[in-house]
Amino acid sequence: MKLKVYVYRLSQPSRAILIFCKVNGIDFEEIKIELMKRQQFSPEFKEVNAMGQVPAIVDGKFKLFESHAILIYLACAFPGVADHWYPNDLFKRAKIHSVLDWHHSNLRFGATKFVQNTILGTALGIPMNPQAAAEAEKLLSASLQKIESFWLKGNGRFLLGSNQPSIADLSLVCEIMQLEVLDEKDRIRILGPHKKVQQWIEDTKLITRPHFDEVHKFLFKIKEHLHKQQSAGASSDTKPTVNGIDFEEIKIELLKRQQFSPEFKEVNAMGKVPAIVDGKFKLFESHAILIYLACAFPGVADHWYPNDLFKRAKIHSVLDWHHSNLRFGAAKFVLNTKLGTALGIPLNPQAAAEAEKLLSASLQKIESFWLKGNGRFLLGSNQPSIADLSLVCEIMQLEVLDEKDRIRILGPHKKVQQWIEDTKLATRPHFDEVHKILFKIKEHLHKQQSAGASSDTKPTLQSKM
Ligand SMILES: N[C@@H](CCC(=O)N[C@@H](CS)C(=O)NCC(=O)O)C(=O)O
Repeated sequence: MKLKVYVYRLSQPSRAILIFCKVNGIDFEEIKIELMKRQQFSPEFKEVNAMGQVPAIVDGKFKLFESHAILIYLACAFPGVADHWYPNDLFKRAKIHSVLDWHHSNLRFGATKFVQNTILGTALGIPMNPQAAAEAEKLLSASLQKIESFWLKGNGRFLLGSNQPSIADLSLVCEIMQLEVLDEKDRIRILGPHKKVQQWIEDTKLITRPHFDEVHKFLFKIKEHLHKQQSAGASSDTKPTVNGIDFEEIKIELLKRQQFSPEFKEVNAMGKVPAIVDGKFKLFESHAILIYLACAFPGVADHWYPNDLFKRAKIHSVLDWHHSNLRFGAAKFVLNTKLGTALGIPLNPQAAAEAEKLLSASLQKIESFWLKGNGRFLLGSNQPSIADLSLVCEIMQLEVLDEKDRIRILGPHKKVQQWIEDTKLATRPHFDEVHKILFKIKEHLHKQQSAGASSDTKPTLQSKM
C-alpha cells in the first residue's frame, strides 16, 4: 500500500515532508487537510492523528505524527534516501537531533507567533496582539542570529558544517519560508541582517529544486491574496471582506433588462442574478454559489459551511426549505404590494394575501424550529453559516414595505428580529454597505407613493438593483 501523507501546504512542517518525499523519489499519496476549514478535527482525520495536526503519515498499518519523527522514519524506512539526509554516523545523527529539538522552542515558536500576530491573524479573524508580536520578533531574531553564528559556523553550506543538506536543513528552511507572507519591510528588517542564513536558504532551494519551488507555490498564492486583501482594505478604508475573497462586482441592471443581454446569457442562460465566473467555471443559483465559494477559497472560516457532514446536511436542509417557503412568500408579498407598482406590474391583492400567509408561517417556523436552542444563529449555532446569510438577506427585502405591513409581519417574531441583528453584527461593515441600495430604493418608493403615484404609473425606478 502506498504511503499516505496528510498535509496542508500552508503548514511549514507539511512542506518539509512533501519536499523530502519528492526529492527522494518516495512513492506517496498526498492527502490535503484544509486547516482553514478545520478538517484536522474531522473524525476521519482524528483516526490518523488524534492531536488534530498536520503533517501525519500512514504507512501500511503504521501511523505517525510530528514532522521530525516522520522525517527520521522516512529516511530509515525508504532505502532510496541518500545518507546525508540522516547520516548513519551516530555523532552526526545526534547533532541533527540537537538542531531539531532546539528548533521547536526557538525558530519555530518565534516565526509562527510573529506571522500569526501580524499578517495571518487579520486574515483568520484572530485578534492580533502587538505585544506578542514584539516578543515573537525578539525570539525569531535571536534564533536567526544563533543559526547564523552557531549552527552555520564552519565552511560547509549547510547546518553543522555539512556540504549536503540533512532533514534539519529542510525543516528549518521551510519554517523561515513562512516569513514570505510578511510585509516587505518586516521581512527585510528581520532577515536582512543574516547574510549567511539568506545564502543557506538559497542553497537549500537549489539542491531540492524543482520540488522546493513547486511545494511552496501555494504559500506564494496566499501571500499574493493577503497583500491584495490588505491593500484593498487600506484604499477603501474598510475592513477586508468577511471572507477576504478577491472578486470583481459586475452590475447587471435588472430594471434595464440587462439580464437578457446576449453577453449575460453567456454567463447564465437562465437570465438571472447572481451568477459567478471563476476562471472557466460558470455557476448560477445563490446557494450553489455560496457552497462553491466556501469550498474553493481557502480563507473561508469553517462555520460558514462546516466540514462536518451532519452540520452540512442540516444547512442543505434549511437552504432547500427556504426556496419554497420564506423566499416564495417574501418575494411574492413584496412584488404584490410595493415593488409591482414601480415595475409596472399590476398588483394582485389576493396573491398578496396568500403570500403573506406563507411568509408569516415561514417566519414562525424559523422562530420556533430553525432558531430553537441556545445559539444565536440557525441550527443552534453560535456562528453564522451560509444559511443565515441567505435567509436574513431575504428578510431584509421587507424593508421596502410600508411600515404598518412590516410591523404586522415581523413584529410577532422576536427571535427572528434578534437573529437579523446578530447576522448584521457578524458581517459588519459589509452587511450595511451592501444593503445601502435597498434603503435608497425604499426611500424612492415611499417618496413616489406620497407624491400620489397611482398603480398605473409607468416604471420610473432608476434602480441599480
Ligand atoms: N510539532 C509539530 C507541529 C505541527 C503543527 O503545528 N501543525 C499545524 C500546522 S503547521 C496544525 O496542524 N495546526 C492545526 C491545529 O493545531 O488546529 C510538527 O512538527 O509536526
